[in-house]
Amino acid sequence: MSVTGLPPYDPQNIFARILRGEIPCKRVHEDGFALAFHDINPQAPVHVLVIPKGAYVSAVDFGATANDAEIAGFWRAVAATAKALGLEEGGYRILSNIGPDGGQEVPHFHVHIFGGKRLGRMVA
Ligand code: IU
Repeated sequence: MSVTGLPPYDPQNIFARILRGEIPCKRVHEDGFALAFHDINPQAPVHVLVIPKGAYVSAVDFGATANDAEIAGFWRAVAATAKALGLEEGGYRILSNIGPDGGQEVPHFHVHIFGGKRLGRMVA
């Protein structure tokens, strides 16, 4: 059971299938903890998703149930991805949607990285 009241992890979700190599992706970074790839429907000049290799429904589920090495490894992978994309100097935005009201469509925890221009303020 996920900790946000969402349904339990579905191993057939699209990101699980990408992780298993069943569906291709435009990979930016991969290590033992995470995979980063370009979003199929970019909302900014640079729009990349970073997903942990473990089975977590949401950011809250990840924080509550992943071990310390997985959590550290994931966030280091986010930083490595931003560096690989050349976003370190200008900065970027990270975002994680949680549940239906948060706009989460894919029930495998992921962080969006947006960058490549001066972004506006967040809108709901
Ligand atoms: P969300 O936070 O769950 O709403 O984000 C899901 C993202 O996954 C969204 O930006 C989609 O464009 C993206 N995506 C993708 O990159 N490849 C896919 O096959 C599918 C969704 I389905």
